[in-house]
Amino acid sequence: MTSTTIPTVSPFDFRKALSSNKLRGILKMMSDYRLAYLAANLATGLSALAKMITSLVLLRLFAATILGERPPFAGTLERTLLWLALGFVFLAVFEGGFSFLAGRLAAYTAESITRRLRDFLFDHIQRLSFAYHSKTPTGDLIERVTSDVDTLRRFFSEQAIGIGRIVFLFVINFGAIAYLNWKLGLASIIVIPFILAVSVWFFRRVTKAYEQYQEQEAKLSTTLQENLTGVRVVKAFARQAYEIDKFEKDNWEKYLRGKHLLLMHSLFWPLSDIVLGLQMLGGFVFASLLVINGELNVSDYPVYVALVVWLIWPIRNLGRLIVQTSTGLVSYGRLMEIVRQEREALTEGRFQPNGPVRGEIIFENVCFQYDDGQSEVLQDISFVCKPGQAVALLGSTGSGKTSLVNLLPRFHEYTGGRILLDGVELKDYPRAYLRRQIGIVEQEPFLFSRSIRENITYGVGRDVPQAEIEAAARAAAIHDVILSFPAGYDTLVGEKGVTLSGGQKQRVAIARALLKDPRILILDDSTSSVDTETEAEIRAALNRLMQNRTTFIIAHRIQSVMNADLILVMDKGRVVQMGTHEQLLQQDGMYRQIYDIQTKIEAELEEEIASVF
Ligand code: M5T
Ligand code: MG
Repeated sequence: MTSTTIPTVSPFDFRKALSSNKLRGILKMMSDYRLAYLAANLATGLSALAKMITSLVLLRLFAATILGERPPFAGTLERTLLWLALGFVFLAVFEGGFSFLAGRLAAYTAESITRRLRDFLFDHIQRLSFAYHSKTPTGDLIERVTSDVDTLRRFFSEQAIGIGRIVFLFVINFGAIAYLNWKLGLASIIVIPFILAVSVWFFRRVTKAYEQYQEQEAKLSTTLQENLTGVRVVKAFARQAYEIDKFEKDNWEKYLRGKHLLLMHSLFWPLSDIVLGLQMLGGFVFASLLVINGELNVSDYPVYVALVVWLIWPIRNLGRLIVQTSTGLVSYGRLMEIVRQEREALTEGRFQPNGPVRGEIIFENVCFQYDDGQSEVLQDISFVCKPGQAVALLGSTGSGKTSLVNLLPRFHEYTGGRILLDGVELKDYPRAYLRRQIGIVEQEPFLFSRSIRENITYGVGRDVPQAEIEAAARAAAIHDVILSFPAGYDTLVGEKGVTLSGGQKQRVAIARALLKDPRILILDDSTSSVDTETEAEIRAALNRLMQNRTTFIIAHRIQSVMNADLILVMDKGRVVQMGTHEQLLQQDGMYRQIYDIQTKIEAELEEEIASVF
C-alpha cells in the first residue's frame, strides 16, 4: 500500500448533537455545513424551477403553433420557434448546471459529515470502558457504525437537500396560481392537511418498522460475527447444521421485517397519489366553473393546468420527505446511544505523577463486584507487595485471580477498601499513566493481523531497533520460532499470514509486554500453554526480567510460583493462605495439598517414562 497523506477534516464532537429532539440533533450534526446546505437547497430549487419553466415554454410552443400566438418581439412564426428553441436549450443547461451543483454539494456535505461521524465513533468507542465493551455485542456495534451511519448519509445527501426544491416550487407555483385567481389558489392546496396527516401516520409506522428492522439486522450481524470468530468451535462440535438453522431463522425474521418496512413505503405512495389525484381533479372542475362564471380567462385555463402539476409535485414530495426522514431519525437515535456513553477518563486524575512508579502495591480490604447486585468476586483482600517483589496467585478456576490483577490498570474499579500504589490511592492516578507503567500478558492474548514485528512493538509506540525487538523475543523464547517463518519478523499473523499456536501467541504477547519495559508486570497464566521445557526456559528469562520489577504472576503449577516473594492462595474470591513457598509448605492447607498432588503426579510420570526406556 502506498502511504498517502489524508486530507484532514476538522473534528466535530458529536456529543454536541445529543438532543431529546432527534430532528434538532440531526440539524446540529449539520451545523458546520450550513452554507453548503443553503447553497445546495438553492441549487435544487433553481434547477426544479428551470424544469417547471420548461413546461411553460412548451405551453407557449403550443400557443404559437396551434393558436398562432406570438410574442410581440419575435414577429414571425419561424423567429418565435427559434426563440423558443433557444429558451429550451438555455433552460436545459440551467437546470443541468444547478442539478450538478446540488449533487456535488450534497456529496461533499453528506460524505464530510459521515466521515467525521465515523472518525468520531471509532475514537469514542476506543475510549469507552471495559464494562461497556463486555456488555455490548460486537456485531451490534459494527452494525451501527456501518449501516446506521449510511442511513444518515442518505438523509444528508437526499432528504436534507430536497427541501429547497419543495419550498421553491411550492411558493412560485402557488403564487402564480393565486395571481391568476386567488380562489383557485386556495382550492388547489386544501389537500395539504390530509397529506400531512397521512404522512405523519406513515412516519410513525415506518419509524417503528425501521427500528425493528435495524434491530434484527444487528442481531444477524452479531450471529455472523460470532460464527466467524468462533468457527473453530462450530466445526469442532460439528454444529454447522444448528448454526445454519439459527441463522436462517434470524434471516427469515429479517425478511419479514424488511417486507413489512417496504410494504409501509409502498402503501404510502398510492395512497398519497390517490389523494393528490382527487385534488387535481377537484381543481380542474373548480377552474372550469370559474371559466363558466367568467371569473377566469379561457386562455388561463391551460396555464393553470401546467402550473397545478408543478404545485402537486412539492406537496407529494413533502409527504415523501416526512416518511423517509423517519429512517434517518431512527439511525440518529441508535448512534446516539453509543455517543451518550460516558468515556473512560484517561489523563485526568487527582494525582499527576512525574516519572515512573516505584512499584509498591498495598491492598487494604479490597472488595470488588462487576455489577451492582451481583455477588462479590473479590472479598476483603489485603496484602503488601514491596517494590520489585513478585506476587504469585494460585487458585481454582473462577477464584478471582484475573479479576484481581485487572484492578491494577484500572480496567475495573474496586468497590470496597483501597489499593495504594506508592502510597497514593489507585483511583487518583490517571488511567493512561497506570497503563503505561504496567505491562500485561493477558490470559487469552490477542494479536492483530499485522506483522509479528508490529505486534511486538505495539505497546511502545515508537520505532524500535531490531536488536531490542530480538532481545525481547529471545527472552520470551520465541525468537527462533520467528526466524523459522518465511519472512521472519515481517511475517503476517492471522488471517493473511501464519496461524500461531496458543503458546506461540502467548510468547509473542510476553515479548510485547517485555519490550515496553514496564515497572509493573502482570503475567496472567502466561506459561500455561507452553511445555515444561520451554516453560523452564521462559521462567529463567522471566526471573531475570522480573528483577527490579513488581510482578504479578498467575499460574497453575507450583514450579511457576515457588520463587515468588509472596504467594496468595485464592478460593472463591478470598485469599485463604498467604506466604512464601516455605511458609506455606509448613501449613496444613490448600497449598500443601496442591503441592502434594503435583509432586506425586510428576513422580509417577517420571517413573512411567523411566519404565519405557
Ligand atoms: C472470577 C466473574 C466470573 C467468576 C469471577 C472476567 C470476568 C469475570 N467475572 C465476571 O462476572 N465478569 C468478568 O468480566 O468473576 O473470575 P476470574 O477473575 O476471571 O477468575 P480466575 O482468573 O481466577 O479464573 P481462571 O479460570 O482464569 O483460573 O465467577 O464469572
Ligand atoms: Mg483468569
